[in-house]
Amino acid sequence: MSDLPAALAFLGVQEPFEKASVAVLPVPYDLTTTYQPGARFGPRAILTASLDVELFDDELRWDPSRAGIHTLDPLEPIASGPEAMVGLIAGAVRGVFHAGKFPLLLGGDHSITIGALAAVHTDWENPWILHFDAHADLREEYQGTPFSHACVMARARESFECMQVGVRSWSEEEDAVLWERPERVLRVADVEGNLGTAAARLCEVLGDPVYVTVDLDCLDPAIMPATGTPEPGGLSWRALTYLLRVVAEQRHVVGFDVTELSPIPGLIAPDFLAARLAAKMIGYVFHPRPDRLSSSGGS
Ligand SMILES: [Mn+2]
Repeated sequence: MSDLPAALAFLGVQEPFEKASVAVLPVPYDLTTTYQPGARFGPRAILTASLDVELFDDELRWDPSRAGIHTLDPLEPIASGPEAMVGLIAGAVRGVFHAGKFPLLLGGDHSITIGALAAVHTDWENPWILHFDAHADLREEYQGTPFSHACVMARARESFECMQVGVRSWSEEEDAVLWERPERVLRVADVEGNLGTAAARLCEVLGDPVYVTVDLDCLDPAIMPATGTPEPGGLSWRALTYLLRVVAEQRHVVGFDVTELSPIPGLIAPDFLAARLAAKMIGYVFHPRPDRLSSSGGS
């Protein structure tokens, strides 16, 4: 059984499913986490923090709950193995697509994205995957399964064109694969201090439509220590949100996930960050489009 209280709805608003544009899907699953487990508590922490997030977005000057947000019941973890979990998540995300809505998954470890991508593959034509992560996630298999959180992008590359941002940790085996197409990789140094250039590269390389997956360890552990496998030297909040906004405004984004929050008891800032990030992405995708980005972004 999930321990997520059913009454928790993202941002404290619960639009009837039929009327909503966004379906939030909590996936409290972390059975493929390798170092520090705890991402199973991520969805509850994000939903709880979201109740106290200011609805109005200062940057957009718009309330993302106006998009209409419905939070689905959490998907109960299947202990029999990651493959069964992939199927369960894929079915749930397909249901959201078939209802004409935007899925927003709250993880859970990053392996939940493999399930979402299975649904993206059947429901969208030639989609791109935009991946924010400290890790390349290009291992063919890990700890005996090809569905580990360390294999997300290896699976994604079998079916999709992919771009990876924020990577700073990969194995020798992954190195050659990662750099097959260097224009599809943005390291932290390519982004920080060069936001305008990085955004231009995203728009040059990425096609349409796009599914965006965020492993929160893409961020610097100074602002996001609550992950199972933190890596120093990560992205800033400003860089991540700026790039997400550019992509949301320049491309057709069809789904989004926030994964790998592993809450630290007593340290609430990471929970709020994750909740705010999800709210911002809803705003970026659904707010009435301005003619151009605000002058606060870019460099
Ligand atoms: Mn990672």
